[in-house]
Amino acid sequence: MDASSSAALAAAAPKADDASTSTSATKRKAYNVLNLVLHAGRDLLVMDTKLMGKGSSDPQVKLAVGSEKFMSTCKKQNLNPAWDETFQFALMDGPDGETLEVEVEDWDLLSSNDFMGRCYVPLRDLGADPTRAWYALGSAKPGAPVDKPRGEVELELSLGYNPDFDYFPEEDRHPGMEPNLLRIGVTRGRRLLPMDVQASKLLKGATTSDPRATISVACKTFKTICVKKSLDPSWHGRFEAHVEGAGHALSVVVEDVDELSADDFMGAVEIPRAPGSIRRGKHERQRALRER
Ligand SMILES: [Ca+2]
Ligand SMILES: [Ca+2]
Repeated sequence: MDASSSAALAAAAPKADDASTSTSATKRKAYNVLNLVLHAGRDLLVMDTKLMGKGSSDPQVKLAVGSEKFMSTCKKQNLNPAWDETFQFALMDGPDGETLEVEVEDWDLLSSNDFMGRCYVPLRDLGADPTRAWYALGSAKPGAPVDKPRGEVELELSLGYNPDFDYFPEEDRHPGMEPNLLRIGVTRGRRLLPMDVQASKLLKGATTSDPRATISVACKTFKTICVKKSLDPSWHGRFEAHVEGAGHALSVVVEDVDELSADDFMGAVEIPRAPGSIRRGKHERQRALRER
């Protein structure tokens, strides 16, 4: 590790006084996004060797926080690529238990991509002020010793607040009245059923889906966006239904969207008398999908 990497790690280290006061603990809870700028890579590994001359690689970067994932563009034949691409991760459970996982892989036209290096950044080390640093890439297994120099990636990271991911920001302005509005936030799915066979993975059978959720309540139907090729989709749908009183049953159906045929059923969940147990206020739950 060179001097700039050491300085980078020191810059990313947690500040001892950051979360120690109740004010900053409350402030940290209000962070609901990680802003990430993928700046560059340097001294990356050669994966595509040539018979004559120096080889190179076609690096692309997979970024993940929990089930939320992004992929950078691929930079062809470049061991010191500049990306300057921006991503925003929704942190539904706040930053402190989460870790950013960064994996660099070499894209190949005719075979599956090859692992080049990986690093982890715990989000509890970050704050609202951007941290720009070079992170050294390690070997495939988490916690394993560095087997060989795999180069570095330069990231700029900060925590922030995005009102789009705050599902119920408003206070109840009419606390004495009978409820007549049901707010529904459909955040994300995870470990959903694969329904589609990808041409590149024919032998494995179905490996992915294009999931969309349909929510029905009080004779109304709402649909989320369709997230292409994902078994852990982030929908971030927000809906409002005008209802009379509390205690309406809610049904959620998740389907795989197909362009050339009818959509395929993936799972459903019935939530009986959804807001009945909590007539007012927030009601956030995770639900498992079942066969109908
Ligand atoms: Ca390649
Ligand atoms: Ca499909």
